[in-house]
Amino acid sequence: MKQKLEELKVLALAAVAEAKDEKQIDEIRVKYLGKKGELTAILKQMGSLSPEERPVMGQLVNSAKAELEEAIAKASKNFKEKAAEERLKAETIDVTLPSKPATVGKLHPLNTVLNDMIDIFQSMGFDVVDGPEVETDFYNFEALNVPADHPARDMQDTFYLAENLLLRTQTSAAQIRTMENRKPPIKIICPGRVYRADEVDATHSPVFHQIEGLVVDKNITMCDLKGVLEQFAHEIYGKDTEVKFRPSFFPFTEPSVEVDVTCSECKGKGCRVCKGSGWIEILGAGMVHPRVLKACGIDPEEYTGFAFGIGLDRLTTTRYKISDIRLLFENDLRFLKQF
Ligand code: 2NM
Repeated sequence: MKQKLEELKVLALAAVAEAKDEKQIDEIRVKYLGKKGELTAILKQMGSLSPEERPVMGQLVNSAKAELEEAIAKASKNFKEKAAEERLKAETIDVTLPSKPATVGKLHPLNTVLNDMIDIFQSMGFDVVDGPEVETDFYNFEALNVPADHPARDMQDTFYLAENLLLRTQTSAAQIRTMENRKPPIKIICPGRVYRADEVDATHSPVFHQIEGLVVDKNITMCDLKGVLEQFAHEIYGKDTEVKFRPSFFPFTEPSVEVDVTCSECKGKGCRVCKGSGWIEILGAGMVHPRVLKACGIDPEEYTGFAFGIGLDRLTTTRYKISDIRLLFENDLRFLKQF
């Protein structure tokens, strides 16, 4: 038995020394030390020995077992370290490789101009409010003092979705809703998309953008209107830009004005952009018509207000010298990447 143990130990240690990988080590472990392993089998035969032989043999078996376990652990550790080293080598990153270029998104030019305008009006204390693009006849026309027989209501100018449902032709519909729901003082701007059934060309699109403003409070006068709009024009076009108020007509304001600024292209001398006049029209405005206030439940004897409407698209095309309004709506990346 003693000799068999010695042979077994030599064989097992030789096998460990020759093992080529972790898997072979595992096989050796099972073969000798496993439940049905050869060394285990010897341990099981201990019962048949005499009481004198048993402790001697027991010690020999145990020390052989310990020796083999140690050799296996050592070999296993070696293989694991080698495998880790190889994995690290395979996973090294070449930090000198050039990186992929990062694609940076940017704002649509309309949004850049809109953000500038929002900044200007917010600095004067205006809140930004929005409303639905699908409106009813009441909010888009009736409450704005646009009578039933007004040409603006014609199917040729307005996109009707149903008898009493349409795409808003101006963002003032959102202002009517605000006046209905809030008590003065009201000081808001309503930017957004509006729709008109225009013939499409380089300067007309059936969808375009507006920013409308509204101030309602006690003692609001035409002077307040002039102050706010002059401030706006100076911030957008520069302090040396002259601002002119011309009488005009809108159903929802009385009196009404249109506002011109000196042409930024020719500084007022007259050129192709301003058609020789030296002036560019930038917006329409006026004192809110008493009938509009009344339609929203505001007493025109107690409160007055002014309102204005600015087109965003023309401001954008002139600022960036864009020749055709349609470019703003085509989402061609080759175009958009230039801004
Ligand atoms: C314009 C010109 C003049 C306007 C009027 C209103 C409201 F809701 F208060 F009646 N909002 N916007 C207005 C006035 C709009 O656009 C050229």
